[in-house]
Amino acid sequence: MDKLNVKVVGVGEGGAKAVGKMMTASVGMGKNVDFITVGNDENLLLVSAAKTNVFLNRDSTMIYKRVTAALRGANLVFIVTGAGSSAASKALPEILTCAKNQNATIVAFANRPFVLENAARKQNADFCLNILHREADTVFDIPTEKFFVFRLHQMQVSLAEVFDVANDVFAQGADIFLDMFAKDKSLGKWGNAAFGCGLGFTALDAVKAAVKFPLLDADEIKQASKIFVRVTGGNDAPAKKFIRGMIGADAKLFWHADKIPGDKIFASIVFSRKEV
Ligand SMILES: Nc1nc2c(ncn2[C@@H]2O[C@H](COP(=O)(O)OP(=O)(O)OP(=O)(O)O)[C@@H](O)[C@H]2O)c(=O)[nH]1
Ligand SMILES: [Mg+2]
Repeated sequence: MDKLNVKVVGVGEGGAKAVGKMMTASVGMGKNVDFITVGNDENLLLVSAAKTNVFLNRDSTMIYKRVTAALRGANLVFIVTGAGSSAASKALPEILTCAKNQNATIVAFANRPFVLENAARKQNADFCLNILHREADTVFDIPTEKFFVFRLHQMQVSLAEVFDVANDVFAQGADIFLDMFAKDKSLGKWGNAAFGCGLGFTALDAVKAAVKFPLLDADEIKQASKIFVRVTGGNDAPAKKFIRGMIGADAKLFWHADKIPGDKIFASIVFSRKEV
């Protein structure tokens, strides 16, 4: 496998919105990335800027053909969804089969319904996350509540704002994963995974900020079996020592230090969560 061929599939309304956000944020610029949406709201698909928009009408052979055509040649497929979606629970098995037929690395970003959402959504999410954990190479399985933390400075936060945060964070996560995968294509399989990022004036401060990223749990990092860390510049030795001191002696550390000019340093982290 040489050239990157990436397909980002937004499934359901939330997934389509996340894909829209990724397109405006220029995720995967210059990295050969196509965007696809799959959903049961035809009006939403009509306004989508994605290259392919698959409407889940009743003809399942047609859906399969269109998804297959859209994923042709992919070596990395991102699946992005609000996992409580009825569209996702309907289409995910077929999307996963199509992605597997391409021998692509499959990475899912999925948020679980907010606690107050109805039982049907919870049921859809359990179904979707089950098959994603079984079939995908990497799954970022995130309870929607976690995104509230990004807006704690606000007295009132609407659910729409929280979903907006989720879409931004997914865009960031896809970018981090793409950078990692582009560096080393063997870094695609993380199982049940988490990611984070941070900024600082030194590599150490950037890494410390990344460890504090709201989606990460320091205890989980300590127990990680496998961890990827990237810093974009600075003196990386103290940062590496900090991470080494945090993780277990058996943990496998993939360390990438770049030298990208700029006054701030960006650190990103991806790790495999301990199975529970
Ligand atoms: N990441 C993300 N999740 C969202 C967003 N909007 C809603 N959600 C979540 O996504 C889940 C599924 O909702 P929708 O995406 O609207 O589902 P759908 O595809 O329209 O299918 P229905 O179940 O018929 O509504 C909900 O349980 C929410 O938790 C969004 O903009 N981004
Ligand atoms: Mg909906």
